[in-house]
Amino acid sequence: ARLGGDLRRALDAGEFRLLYQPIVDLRDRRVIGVEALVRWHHPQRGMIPPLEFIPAAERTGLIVPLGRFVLRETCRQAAAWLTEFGPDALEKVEPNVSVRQLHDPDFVADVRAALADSGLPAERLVLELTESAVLRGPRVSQVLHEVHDLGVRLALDDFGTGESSLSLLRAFPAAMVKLDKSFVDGIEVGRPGTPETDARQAVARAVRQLAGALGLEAVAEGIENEEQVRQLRRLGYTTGQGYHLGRPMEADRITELLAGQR
Ligand code: G
Ligand code: G
Ligand code: MN
Ligand code: NA
Repeated sequence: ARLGGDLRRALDAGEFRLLYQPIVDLRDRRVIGVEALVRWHHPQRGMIPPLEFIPAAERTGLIVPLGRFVLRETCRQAAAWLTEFGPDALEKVEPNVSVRQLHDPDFVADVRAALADSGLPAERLVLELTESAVLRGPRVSQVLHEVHDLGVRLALDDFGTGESSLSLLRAFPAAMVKLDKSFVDGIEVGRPGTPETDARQAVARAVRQLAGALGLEAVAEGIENEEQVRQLRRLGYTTGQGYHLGRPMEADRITELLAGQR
C-alpha cells in the first residue's frame, strides 16, 4: 500500500525512467527495434524493478498515467532516433501496455496524441499486450481495432503462456507474436538431462508456423546464448531479443548502437 501511495508522487517527481532492449535481426545482428521497459529510481530505495510496482500501479489505477508517460516517452525517443539516423534506422519501438490502460476511455486519444506530438509514424509503434489482456471482451476488442486503425501494430507478448487460442489470433488484429522465454530456455540440443528439449523445439516451430500461416511476425524472447540463436534460426525465426543480444539499456547506449550500424 505504501508503494502504491508513493507512485503518484514518483510520477510527478519524474522518478520513472525507460530502458530499451534491442530487438535484433538474427541473420545479421542489426538492431531493428527496441522494447521499452520502465524502471523506478526511488530516492531512498534505489532501483525498484517493475514486478514490484506494476501490480500496485494496476490495482490503484496509477498504471493509466504511468502508461501514458511510457507511451509518450517511447514515441518521443523513437522519433528523436529517426530524426538523427534516418527513417531506416529503426523499424519499431515497443512499449508494454496493461489491460487496465485499455479500459481507460482516453486510451485511443492518448495513443493518437503521443504519435501526433512526437511525429512518430504510427507504423513504427508496436504495443505489447498479453494474451490474457486481449481476452477481456467486446470493449477491449473495440479499442484494439481502433488502435489498429490508426496504423499502430499490436504484438501478443509472452505468447504460449496464456490461454493462446487459435480463434484469439484470428479475432485480434495482431501483427506479431512474441514467443515466451520459457520456450527458448533449454531449446539447445545436446544439453544433457533436458528431455524437454524436443518439446520446446516443437512448440517454437509450431508457433513460428502458425504465425506464418496467419501472416504474423514471430519474435523469440529471452535468448541467452549463441546455440539458442542457432536453433531458433533453424526453426525459422529471423528476429529475437535477449540478454545474449542486448540487455535493457539506457537510451544513450541505443543511440551508440544505432550510430555504429549506420
Ligand atoms: O525488465 P523487466 O524486469 O523489465 O520487466 C518485468 C515485467 O514488467 C515484464 O513483464 C514487462 O513486460 C513488465 N513491464 C516493464 N515495463 C513495463 C511498462 O512500461 N508497462 C507495463 N504494463 N509493464 C511493463
Ligand atoms: O513480459 P515481457 O516479455 O515484457 O518481459 C520482458 C522481461 O524479460 C523484462 O524483465 C526483461 O528485462 C527480461 N528479459 C529480457 N531478455 C531476457 C533474457 O535473455 N533473460 C532473462 N532472464 N530475462 C530477460
Ligand atoms: Mn514485453
Ligand atoms: Na514476453
